[in-house]
Amino acid sequence: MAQNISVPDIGDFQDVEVIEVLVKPGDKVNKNDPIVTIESDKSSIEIPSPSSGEIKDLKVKIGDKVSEGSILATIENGQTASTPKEKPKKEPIEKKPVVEKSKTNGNLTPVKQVKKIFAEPASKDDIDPIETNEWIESLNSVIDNDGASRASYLLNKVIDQAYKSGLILPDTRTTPYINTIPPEAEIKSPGDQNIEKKIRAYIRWNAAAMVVKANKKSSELGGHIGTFASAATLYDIGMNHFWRAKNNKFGGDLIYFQGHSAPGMYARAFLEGRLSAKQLDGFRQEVNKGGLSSYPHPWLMPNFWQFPTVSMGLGPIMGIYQARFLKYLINRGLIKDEGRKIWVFLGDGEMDEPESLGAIGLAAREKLDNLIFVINCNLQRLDGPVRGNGKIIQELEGSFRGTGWNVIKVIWGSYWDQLLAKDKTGLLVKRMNECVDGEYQAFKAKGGSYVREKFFGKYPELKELISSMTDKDIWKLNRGGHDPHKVYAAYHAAIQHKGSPTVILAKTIKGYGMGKSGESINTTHQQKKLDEKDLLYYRDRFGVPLTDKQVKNIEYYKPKEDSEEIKYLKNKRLKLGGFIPERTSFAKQIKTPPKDIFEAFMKSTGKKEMSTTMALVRMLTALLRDKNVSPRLVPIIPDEARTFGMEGFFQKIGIYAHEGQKYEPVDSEQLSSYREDKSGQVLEEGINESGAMSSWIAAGTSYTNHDLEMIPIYIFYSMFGFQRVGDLAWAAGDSQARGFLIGATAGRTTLAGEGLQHQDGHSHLLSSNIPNCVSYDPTFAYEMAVILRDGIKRMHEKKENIFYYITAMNENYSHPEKPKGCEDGIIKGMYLLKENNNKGKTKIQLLGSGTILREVMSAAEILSKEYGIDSDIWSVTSFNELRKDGMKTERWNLLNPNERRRKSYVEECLEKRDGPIIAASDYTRSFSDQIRPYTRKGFYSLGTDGYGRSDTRKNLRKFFEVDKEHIVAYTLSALAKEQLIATKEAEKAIKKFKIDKNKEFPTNL
Ligand SMILES: Cc1ncc(C[n+]2csc(CCOP(=O)(O)OP(=O)(O)O)c2C)c(N)n1
Ligand SMILES: [Mg+2]
Repeated sequence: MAQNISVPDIGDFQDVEVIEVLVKPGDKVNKNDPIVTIESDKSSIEIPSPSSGEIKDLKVKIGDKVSEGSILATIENGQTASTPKEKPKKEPIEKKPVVEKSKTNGNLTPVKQVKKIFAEPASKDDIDPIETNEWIESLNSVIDNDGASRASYLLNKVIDQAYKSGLILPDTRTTPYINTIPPEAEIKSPGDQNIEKKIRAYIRWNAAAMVVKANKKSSELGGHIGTFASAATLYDIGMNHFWRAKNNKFGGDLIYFQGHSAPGMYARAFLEGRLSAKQLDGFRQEVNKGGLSSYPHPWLMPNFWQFPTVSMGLGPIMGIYQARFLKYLINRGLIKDEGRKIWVFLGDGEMDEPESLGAIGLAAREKLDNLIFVINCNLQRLDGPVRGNGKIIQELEGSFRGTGWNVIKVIWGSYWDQLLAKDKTGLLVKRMNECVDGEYQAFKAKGGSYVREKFFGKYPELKELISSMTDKDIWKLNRGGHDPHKVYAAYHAAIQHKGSPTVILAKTIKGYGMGKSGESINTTHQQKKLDEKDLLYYRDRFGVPLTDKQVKNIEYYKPKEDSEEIKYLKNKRLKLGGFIPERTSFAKQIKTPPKDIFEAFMKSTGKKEMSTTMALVRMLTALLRDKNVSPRLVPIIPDEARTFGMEGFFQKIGIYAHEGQKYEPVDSEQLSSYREDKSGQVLEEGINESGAMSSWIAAGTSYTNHDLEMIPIYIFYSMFGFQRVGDLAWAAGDSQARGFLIGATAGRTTLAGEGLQHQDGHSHLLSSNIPNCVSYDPTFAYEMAVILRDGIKRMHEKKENIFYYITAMNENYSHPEKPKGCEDGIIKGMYLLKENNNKGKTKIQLLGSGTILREVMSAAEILSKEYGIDSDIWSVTSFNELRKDGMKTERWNLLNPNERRRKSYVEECLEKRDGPIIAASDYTRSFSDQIRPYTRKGFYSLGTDGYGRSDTRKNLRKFFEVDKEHIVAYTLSALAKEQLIATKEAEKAIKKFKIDKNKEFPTNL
């Protein structure tokens, strides 16, 4: 029986135009296959078939207007008569078990560690120390008899009861200043400590030697010794025991190394035989091939480094979104869940960057238990202590615990264990709690006797506790981050943890082992040179088997290939699947969709008006119908889908949400209702451009990190793009990310009402500075379509390491048919759009880009009709690309004075054309000025220099002097200046168009 397919609830829209009919009578369709596309003045939405069956009758054609309830077609065998939108599938809401009686910890995560609580020393606040002790003993007895889980459960109950009784509870964001994992719960390392110690010593030595050697060559080269010296154990434990490399059986863990600890990674790669001594000698000498890059830069060492991290704060946010993207790929069924981990190494000073902590809430919310942060808390940054008057570890613990992370503190090394066990007074923990980082820094700079006096000496009981220890013994009391056992136990606990991300806060010493030349002193960070005495000390401190002479020559140390150390180190990596870091890609290309996929955009839209943003969204909808491209698209939106008319995507492909949708959305009856889904495709990032950009980078580098080519398309207000997240865009270039950045609502006068902070007149100039960013400012839908397809081809089929920045506007206008043969010009950056050759009085070359091209076209008409001036109109799709070609050509000509001069593309286009050039855009003049050197003609640029402001589009274009009237007046003036027309004609036009000569230049207003 034939049934009707009608328009469902599409929100507040009436008489919406049908722009595509996607089926014909006789077609078999499946449920949810699109039947027609309708388009309001803002967005286009596909109407899906409510059931499977055969299309009988079509009731609409392109151009018809429809509203809710209008019949579109009839379908046979359909089970649903109309198209009430299917209610979103609700995942059952997880009911938490109510465990009251059992002696488990109910729904709490099991706590494996068993930690005894020691009574605090009697204080004046304690009115009944005996009672206090009874409480503590009860707790200890529960721990002994029923385990830590039960103890946690009881404490939670007691705390709940206390809140109910109105007690103001102490702030419990932090735990005491001791290790989170008690000694009895530590998992022991299976490693051979002796060999590992030796390997670590060699790596330490070679890392330092590399920096010292480079600086002997020239102090211009720089480098750091103190940072890796403090972090060596943290890296070594990971390398020997935890980090699994990518190979043909496993995707690999991903490690974000702290940028300026790079020498340590090179030093290890040297022992592994992956880098030669000659290469180490080339540290920071990157101009000639074979040198090692200063920091992790995939652009400069594309087979080695994976993540550019040295701009502080970018590593943590990119790492978080990488972990999220990994879950996204798994939840979308694109890759297997292999339990891969993302490890991010950070400095404690780096944690002050807003980006470092800015996304930790997201990591907890998304339950990223594939993510581990290791923060090397050496208590110092560059100038001095990170928190001289406080404790960075405690502060960070509070921040991370507060957002729901699993926090593991690794503060004290094993030598402290016995002391802590021996101290029954609780004074040792009290002393640890009360000292500030400024003091802890000094303790490690000033030696054992100082620690005895200043740390233990405060309480006689503590002095007594260490009375049998020599100053040397006291000096040996190590910090957790330098103790391989403690670090191993922490890493082991971190990889086992489920349900939330983990942060390891490891306390270390900056410049560990550098002695007087730079251990725990304020100048440590900048120590790049070690004199002979320092080097000998460093050798002795770690027992590196080099003679004095070898030390003086700053030789590297590498034991023989068959030595137990090298065999051990290689064997460990073999067991973990290969070397790290290593950057490879085995991703398959994505086949470019056929040309006809964008056929509709090559035709004139007639009277129908639309913006390039709308056109782009329609192109994306078309791409979603291409089976090769569709699953690989990653649309990324920072909470502006409706602004860009993309709400149709919510239903069509869903918004990624790791928990699915636990609620019925308020607009569930509507076709474009807000649909969250575990396998959703859209990344709706919220008001969070840095996060969105980090997602884009993760998706854009998926071809190397997950061997899966993805096509990220991030659409944002163009003003909140490069200007806001410029450093991430730079890191994207370094990472060789591939994908599209779409600066929407672009153009300083095209986005009318929003004002100074929104109106973008310079994003193209910012993008032009990134060497591998290709950018375009198209005007017409067919230009956008040609660019988009070419981008997919270059990046995802041919695998060029470039990314695209395309601006899209929100001005509605009709789009012409694509002129024949202009594709090449569109891609190169300009093509001849129209010639006005009727009058022949004199001629002007008019160049326009973005929406201002349309002002240029109107101006050309006025010039022709009212002033008898002919013109050639050039659509400039990319001043940036023209500039690149111009620069290269000019350079070649200068370098080859004997050869026949080559022509730049700009010159090729314009040399045989008559008249001077007027170039106008909705960007500052420097945008079009970029091509000025590549023509010998008179060149006059018009642009939007100055702060934007809210007004109507017309007024804004007048203000910035890029409207058709100004273009006409300036053209006449330019022709007059070139003595091609009489000056009085120009004067007359200035008067006619009421152009105020005394108005200030817009940059002053
Ligand atoms: C965004 C940014 N600002 C400044 C620097 C320069 N810089 C490099 S290392 C450093 C100090 C780092 O201190 P911390 O994070 O504690 O690392 P540590 O060396 O102590 O492990 C600074 C300021 C940078 N690399 N990136
Ligand atoms: Mg530090």
